[in-house]
Amino acid sequence: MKGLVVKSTGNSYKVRVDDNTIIDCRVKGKLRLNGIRSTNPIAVGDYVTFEYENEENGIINDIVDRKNYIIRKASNLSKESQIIAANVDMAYVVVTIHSPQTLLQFIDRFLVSAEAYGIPCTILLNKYDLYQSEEDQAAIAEWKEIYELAGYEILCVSTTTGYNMQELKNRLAGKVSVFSGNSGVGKTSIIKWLTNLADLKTSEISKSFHKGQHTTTFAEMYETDNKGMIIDTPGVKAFGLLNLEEEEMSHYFPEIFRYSSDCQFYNCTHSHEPKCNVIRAVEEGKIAISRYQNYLTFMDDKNAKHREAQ
Ligand SMILES: Nc1nc2c(ncn2[C@@H]2O[C@H](COP(=O)(O)OP(=O)(O)O)[C@@H](O)[C@H]2O)c(=O)[nH]1
Ligand SMILES: [Mg+2]
Ligand SMILES: [Zn+2]
Repeated sequence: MKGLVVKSTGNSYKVRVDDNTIIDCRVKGKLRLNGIRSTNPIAVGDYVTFEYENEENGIINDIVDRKNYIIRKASNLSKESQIIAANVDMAYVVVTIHSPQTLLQFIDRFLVSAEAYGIPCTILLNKYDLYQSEEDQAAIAEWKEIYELAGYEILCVSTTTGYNMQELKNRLAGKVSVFSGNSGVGKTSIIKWLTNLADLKTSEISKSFHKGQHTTTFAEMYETDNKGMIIDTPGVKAFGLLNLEEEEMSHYFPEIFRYSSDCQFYNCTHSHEPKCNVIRAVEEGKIAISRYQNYLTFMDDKNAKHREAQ
C-alpha cells in the first residue's frame, strides 16, 4: 500500500491511504535514508509504502524519493538533524507588526532558508484588523516596499474579520504548504479558519493548561476542503540556516544576487569591496537597507561558525 504521512509522533506515523482512512504505522528495521543523519527517518509530507498488520496498523517499508525537505538541527550541539516536512510546494511565514512584533531578521532568516530549499515563499501578515491606525498602515507600507524590492509578496489577512482568508484558501488548493512563524502570530487560528477544525488549540487556550509549553511539538498536516494540504511547523527555529556556505548567502537574497552580476570582483562579498554594484544598489534605494544589513549579519554568523569549527 502507498500512503501520505500526515502526522509523526516520533516513533509512530499516521498514514493516509485515501480521503477517509488513516492507518497507524511504525517502522521496523532500517530504511535507506539517502545519507541524511536524522533523528526521525520519516516526516510529514512523505509518501511511504507499507504493509498492513491489521485493519488499523501497518509497517512502513519504504519512502518514496522526496522532491525536497525542510530540516533543522535536533539541538545546538547535535550533528543530527530533524526533518520537519517533505515534498513542500509553498512556504508561508506568518508575521505581525505588533502583538507580537515579528523581527525583520526573523523574516529574512526564514526567506533565506526557503530560497535554499528552492521553495517559493509568501509573507502572510495576520491580525490586519489590529492595524488600522495611520502609524500601523505606514509600517505595513514600509514592509511592503522592503519585500517588493526583494520580489516577495506580503498578503494581509485577518482570521478575526476573515479579510483575504478566502483568497488565501484559493491559493492553497491542490498544494502542500508549510506555515511557520513566531508563536502568537496566529498560525493555529489561520489553520482553524481554513479547515473548520474545532478541536485545534490556540495558544491562548492551551496556556492555561500547561504554561510555557509550545502547543505544537510535531509538525502536523491538515487538509482544506479544496484539497490544500497545510503543514503547521513546530517551534520558532524550524527554519534554521543549515549547511549554507557563506559564499552562497548572496544566492538566497534574490535582489542581492541580481545586482551582484555587475560587481567588479567575481568573488565580491558585497561588504567592503570597491565598485560593488550591490552596495551601489543599496545606496540608490534599490535594495532595502534592512535586507542588506541582515545579509551582512548572516554572513558574520557563518564566519563565526567557521571559526568555531576550526
Ligand atoms: N486581533 C486578532 N487576533 C488574532 C488573529 N488571529 C489570531 N489572533 C489571536 O492571537 C493569539 C494567538 O493565536 P494562535 O493561533 O494561537 O497563534 P500561534 O501561536 O501562531 O498558533 C490568539 O489569542 C488568537 O485569538 C487576528 O486575525 N486578529
Ligand atoms: Mg499554534
Ligand atoms: Zn559586490
